[in-house]
Amino acid sequence: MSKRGAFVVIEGLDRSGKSTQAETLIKRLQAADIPSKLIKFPDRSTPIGKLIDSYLRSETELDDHAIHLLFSANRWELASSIVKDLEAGTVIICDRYAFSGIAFSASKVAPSAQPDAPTTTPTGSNIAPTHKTPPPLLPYSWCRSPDVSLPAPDLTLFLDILPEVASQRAGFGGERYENQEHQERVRELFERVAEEVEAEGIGKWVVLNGGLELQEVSESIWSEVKEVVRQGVEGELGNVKR
Ligand code: FDM
Ligand code: MG
Repeated sequence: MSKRGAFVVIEGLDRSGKSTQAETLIKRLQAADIPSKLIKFPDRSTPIGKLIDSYLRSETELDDHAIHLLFSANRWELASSIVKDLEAGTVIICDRYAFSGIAFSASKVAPSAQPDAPTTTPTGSNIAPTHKTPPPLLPYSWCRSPDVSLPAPDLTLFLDILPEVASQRAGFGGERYENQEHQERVRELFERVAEEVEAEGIGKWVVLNGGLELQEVSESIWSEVKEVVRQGVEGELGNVKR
């Protein structure tokens, strides 16, 4: 069996540098004459992607379940073309994937359940604000299900950055989800996702320091990917598991 292209996903919080790094990486692959393609989720260009875009800009309201399913459907729209490209030997660099889908949706909490809002007891005395995690709006396992069976990445690079650092970067706050409290919960959820991916042993999950200088991050990414993108992958493409 001939080798296929590697499926590499870049994940992280908003403003963690994913898109910049994905573009730098694809240029490097092209300069090295390695057949490669850059894709991004959400893909805002499709009809489903346009609905997602409008939701993220807060131009439309959608039920939390519905938007979650749309994000997943947006991946399913491209799933067969991803498989085709990989089998043809093309490396796929993917800016966000199902892991973002799980982490961003499973970290949603009801507005009234936001921490720091002091609550009042029936007798009128104030209860001090608690910092324990409020209950999720969508169960974690429910959030995972729609992406089950999608092609699984061979390698996921998680650009780790502290939410307080991300929120200081230019452009933060422009879209829905771009607030520090949500990003803090997203980061915790990503940790859970990472543990599960590692336990499944299907693809590799690597955490890289996204707080370094651009060029240092690019170099750390390159040293993780250079072998697999040059040599291709021997085994069959995996699937996202339940
Ligand atoms: N996002 C992204 C989700 O909530 N679910 C998903 O499945 C994906 C792929 O959309 F806040 C969130 C993450 C981010 C927002 O992403 C837009 P970009 O990368 O900033 O366009
Ligand atoms: Mg964004």
